[in-house]
Amino acid sequence: MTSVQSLTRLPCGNRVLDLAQTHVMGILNVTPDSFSDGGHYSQLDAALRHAEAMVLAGATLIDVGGESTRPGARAVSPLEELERVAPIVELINRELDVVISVDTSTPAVMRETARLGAGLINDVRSLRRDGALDAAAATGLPVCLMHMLGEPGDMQDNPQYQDVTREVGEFLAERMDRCAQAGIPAKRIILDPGFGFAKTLQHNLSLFKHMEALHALGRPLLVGVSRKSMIGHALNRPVGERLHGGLALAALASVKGASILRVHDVAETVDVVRMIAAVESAE
Ligand code: 9MG
Repeated sequence: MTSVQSLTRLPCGNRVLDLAQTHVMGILNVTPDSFSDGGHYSQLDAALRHAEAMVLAGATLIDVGGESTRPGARAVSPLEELERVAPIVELINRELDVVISVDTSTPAVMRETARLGAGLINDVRSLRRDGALDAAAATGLPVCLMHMLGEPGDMQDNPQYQDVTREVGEFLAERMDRCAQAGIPAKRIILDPGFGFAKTLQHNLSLFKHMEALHALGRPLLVGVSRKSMIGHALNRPVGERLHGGLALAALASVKGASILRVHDVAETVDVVRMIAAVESAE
């Protein structure tokens, strides 16, 4: 292996991501309303088919989440979350060739899904729940640390920043330090500015514009803006009409050096990423 490849190689459990290219992460929510018709097995099958469709469309990661981060969403117990997430993680690991990311803040879910084949922990709370740092360290998996102030239920109550990009960078640097103390080395960390989490439209736009400043932290960036209200507010579009705005942001994030784009619309985003790669590899 060349030294350049070894610098961009991120082991994710039993699979490896080459972060020299931009990856598309497909979103797979397994909350009760996501695949609501049918019993347990048909819901599981529907979730697997959705994951498979995203992989065929070019997703190299699938982000499985069993606890909604929407403001006002009902809190779920660790057991309930595990019962939602564990069967689909096990099934995807058996049936599909893809890195499974688990969108969780719950230590027990981190430990058990790692055992079942998850390759990445995606924690919107940046391992701030009791026991999360130790659980993530014990899995040996890479972790995505995301910026958020407060909890999803109260994060949009008048968020304030002097300089949003600087403060997001300081928060992520502090979380990286806490990870290092807990035995999670920097080489296993992905960073995420947390678009839509404790930020007004102006905060989100400014953070997006100055995203490159976060490269100073020396870790790959994950960006999630798909169908979010920052697109809705900027363009005055309801959630079903945010695809074009989302693709514009996906292109911009890729050009600004984001390594992973977390999206609902995988096929369209993969085209964006491939088109940019085609231009960038030209003479
Ligand atoms: C779970 N989830 C919802 N939005 C997200 C985002 O922007 N980033 C990450 N890492 N996870 C998210």
